[in-house]
Amino acid sequence: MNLPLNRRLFMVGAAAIAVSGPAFANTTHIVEMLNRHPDNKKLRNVFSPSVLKVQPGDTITFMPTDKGHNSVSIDGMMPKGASGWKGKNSKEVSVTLDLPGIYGYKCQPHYGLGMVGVIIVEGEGMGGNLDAAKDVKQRGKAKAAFVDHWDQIKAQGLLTPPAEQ
Ligand SMILES: [Cu+2]
Repeated sequence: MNLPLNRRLFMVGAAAIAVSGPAFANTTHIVEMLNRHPDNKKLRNVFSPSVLKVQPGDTITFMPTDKGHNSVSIDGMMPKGASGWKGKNSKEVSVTLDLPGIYGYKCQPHYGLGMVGVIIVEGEGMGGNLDAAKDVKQRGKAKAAFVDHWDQIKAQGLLTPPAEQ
């Protein structure tokens, strides 16, 4: 190739942006499945973190750090058009979420003990299924655990759209 120097520099720069630009890079997030909360040993059977905000197209990997847990999406706690997931007991499972919104999930063996979590996929209308997700009937300690999660989401402003640039 025998391009003028300024043209070649432009191409190098464009390639660097395409590789390093954060808008193009999808991330994998780890959620550990644990017998005890890492910061509070009195809390048993937890996802860590139990509330997580990600970008569309990001992957969440549920790690069986402790055995005897799984991750399963909860019917009615996903944005319209999203498909759920069902991890096997004590097995790693990964899910890639594309649609903005709120995703609720549980560990089947410990659902009644409050082992549940929430993922928020950022984007327009991400809070659109909040009321529907809150309306899903929960049992046992899952009820209080979700209330804690909704409180945390509100307190941290996780459903607030980013400020206009
Ligand atoms: Cu569990």
